[in-house]
Amino acid sequence: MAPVKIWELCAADRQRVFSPFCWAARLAVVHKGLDYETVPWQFTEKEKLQAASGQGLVPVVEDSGKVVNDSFAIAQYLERTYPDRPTLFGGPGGEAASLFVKNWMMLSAVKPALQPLMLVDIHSQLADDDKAYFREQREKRFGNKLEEVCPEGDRPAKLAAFKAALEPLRATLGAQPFLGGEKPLYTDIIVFSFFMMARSVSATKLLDADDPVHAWRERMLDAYGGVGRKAVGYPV
Ligand SMILES: N[C@@H](CCC(=O)N[C@@H](CS)C(=O)NCC(=O)O)C(=O)O
Repeated sequence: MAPVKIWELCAADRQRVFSPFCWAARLAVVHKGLDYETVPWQFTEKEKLQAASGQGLVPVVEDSGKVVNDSFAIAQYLERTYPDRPTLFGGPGGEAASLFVKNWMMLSAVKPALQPLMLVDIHSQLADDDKAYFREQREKRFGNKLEEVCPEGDRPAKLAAFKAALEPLRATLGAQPFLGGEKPLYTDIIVFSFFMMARSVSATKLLDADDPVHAWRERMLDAYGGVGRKAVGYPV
């Protein structure tokens, strides 16, 4: 079987993959035990991506002639196409719950709290053309200069808000090793992917060593043959 091709957003160092959605796609492929190859992609290489997928966002997965974009749609595609391989969702109820977890990450305090802490770090890792694109896009989105979204003096409060937002995760992981129970499921992958984003661009210490979320992150870094731990990033 030909390897699954995964288009992934990368920094100036093309090995440094930092999009949480791309990490979710890669880990979903790895969870299924499929061979893969990556196509490292930078923001300003739009034409290549458009030609391959008919749209402009990553991740994109190409598998046996089928092209799928959007991390959640990729997980659904993999689950339906490879039902005999380890399950990502653990059944329809798990799939439905995964959508909640994704939306919780995107819409509640977690992504909004984490992203401002990472903006300047992400920018500093990008290729030169991507730096200009990223600054323009993000400054429009945040209505502020990148450096002003989270000034140095605000970082302790923002970090505390991020840690507080993890409380439901902390309570759950204090009672069981993974969100999926004894083994990771796609719910773990969704949340862990945001920590992979942080790890790949930033030396910021997000978690205390005695936090159950820290212990879970360690387990996830070692899961799947250590694909997370071996990736280019900061060992925080
Ligand atoms: N909902 C999509 C989000 C995909 C997305 O926003 N991808 C970003 C990278 S994190 C992207 O490709 N951005 C390209 C751009 O902004 O030009 C998913 O889960 O895959």
